[in-house]
Amino acid sequence: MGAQQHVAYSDLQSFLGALEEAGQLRVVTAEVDPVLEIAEIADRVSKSPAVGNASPPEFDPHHGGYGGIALRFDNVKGSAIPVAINVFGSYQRMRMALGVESFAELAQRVQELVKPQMPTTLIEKMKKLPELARLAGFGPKVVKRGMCQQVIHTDGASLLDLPIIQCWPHDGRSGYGGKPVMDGSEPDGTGRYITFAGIYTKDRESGERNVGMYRVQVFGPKLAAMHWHIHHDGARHFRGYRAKGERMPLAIVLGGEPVLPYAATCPLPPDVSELLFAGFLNGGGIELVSCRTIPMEVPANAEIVIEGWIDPKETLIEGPFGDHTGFYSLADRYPAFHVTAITHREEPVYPATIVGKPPQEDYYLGKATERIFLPLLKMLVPDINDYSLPMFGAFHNCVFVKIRKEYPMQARKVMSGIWSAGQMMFSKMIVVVDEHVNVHDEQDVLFHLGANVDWRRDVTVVDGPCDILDHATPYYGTGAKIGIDATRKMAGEGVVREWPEELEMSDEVRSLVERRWKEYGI
Ligand SMILES: Cc1cc2nc3c(=O)[nH]c(=O)nc-3n(C[C@H](O)[C@H](O)[C@H](O)COP(=O)(O)O)c2cc1C
Ligand SMILES: [Mn+2]
Repeated sequence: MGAQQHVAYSDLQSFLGALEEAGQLRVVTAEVDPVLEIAEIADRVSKSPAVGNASPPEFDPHHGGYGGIALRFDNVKGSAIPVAINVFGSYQRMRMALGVESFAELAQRVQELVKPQMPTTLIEKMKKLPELARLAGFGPKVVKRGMCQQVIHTDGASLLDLPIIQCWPHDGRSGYGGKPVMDGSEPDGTGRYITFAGIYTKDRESGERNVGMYRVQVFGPKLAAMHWHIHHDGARHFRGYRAKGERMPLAIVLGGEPVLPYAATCPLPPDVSELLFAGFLNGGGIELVSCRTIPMEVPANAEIVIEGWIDPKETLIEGPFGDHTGFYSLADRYPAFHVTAITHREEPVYPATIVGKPPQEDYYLGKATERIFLPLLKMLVPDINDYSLPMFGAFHNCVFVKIRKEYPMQARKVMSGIWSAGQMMFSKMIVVVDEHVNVHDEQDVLFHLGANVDWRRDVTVVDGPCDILDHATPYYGTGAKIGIDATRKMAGEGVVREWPEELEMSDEVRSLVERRWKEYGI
């Protein structure tokens, strides 16, 4: 498990305290409107230079310096509860949230987890024991009491008491983005969305838990719509209940251990528990308490928990919503959620995020995943040396991959592997380069793409599942994906003429010039 030291934070407010101490939090006391004003402030701050250790990490030489500062708005119009935003929105804050100096440390721990070296001698076996015990200790633990239930509202619970933000001007707007002009025959959504919550569900049969980050649109004091994509586990759980005509219990959790919102975004395989993974990241199991009105357990240290049921039949017209694609995702029908209780700690803080054109807070969540999941991706596709999801690609639009090419068409094999690896299946464009290219340097990748590609010989287009949010696909959730082989070509890959060497100065001359540089007076 490695000897790495964890600095785990027990809850959102203690993390905010640590950020404040580190000069990473600005408390805003001026009154702000949760409708659009907070979003515009957060967008500006996300796109400004990061405070503190702004030097980009080695794997992201060009974009590491963004992210500004985390914000807490203490005086939000219409609510007594402060809003925290951009809390995870820089490399330094993301590392702090995960309690590490670098994501590589975590990648190393994941590597050790998934590739246990089989102990051969008895002594080695005994040495392994504490490790296994620790792994067992990462599972969630149900406890009697939790601060998330210091205050309990049932009949009087209202979503409208929370400082729920509106992110973009057309969010939820009637007559925009495929949404009919509402005529009062069914409920109309507000423009307000819960954006930074973990959605807790259980499989109807197996009881398997899932936590996913899905946006929730507010329709009224006790009514909301759940925007989960058909490929995600929450939607799968719901299909299980719907098939039986039963309502599904669901909890919306805000805050808790800072590893929780991250784990909720992780592309874990369907049978891997986000709570176990969060416990692993946290260095100890997450404590859960039983909900008051539904059969569900939620993190004891959460700020706010919204309990309720998803109706098996009722749907609401959800959207439009300004999304991480940089466009509004169109309105569509999603299941209705009925609130039965809102519980919270005394003096809670409400966490939120906005998505839009990059860079924004989600970029750093994505980059943490890119690094932490490299060992897992390598397990599935061992040819992969490194990869990058460049900022402009907004997660699914582009992947740069580098391989040590050893046989013809290896790049095509790698593309197929990526298109079958979990949520990487959504990758709309894959560019494969040779080992000497820096996949984290867009110029370097695009240089080799421009130079090494013959567009008839080196391009593959396949059809398959695409991101639900991709508005360019001809059909909802399906379309074409492109793979571009920008590696040096070899025999067996079609017509290949003599391939020239890439320019490089000799080592001898380079070190001579280095040695003499001062002499030149340049
Ligand atoms: C800020 C943010 C917002 C997200 N919003 C949604 C959403 O509204 N619906 C959705 O299905 N996925 C959304 N996602 C992506 C999922 O959280 C992510 O794919 C996760 O791995 C899904 O988990 P699951 O496979 O357990 O369902 C969002 C991710 C982030 C970082
Ligand atoms: Mn899951």
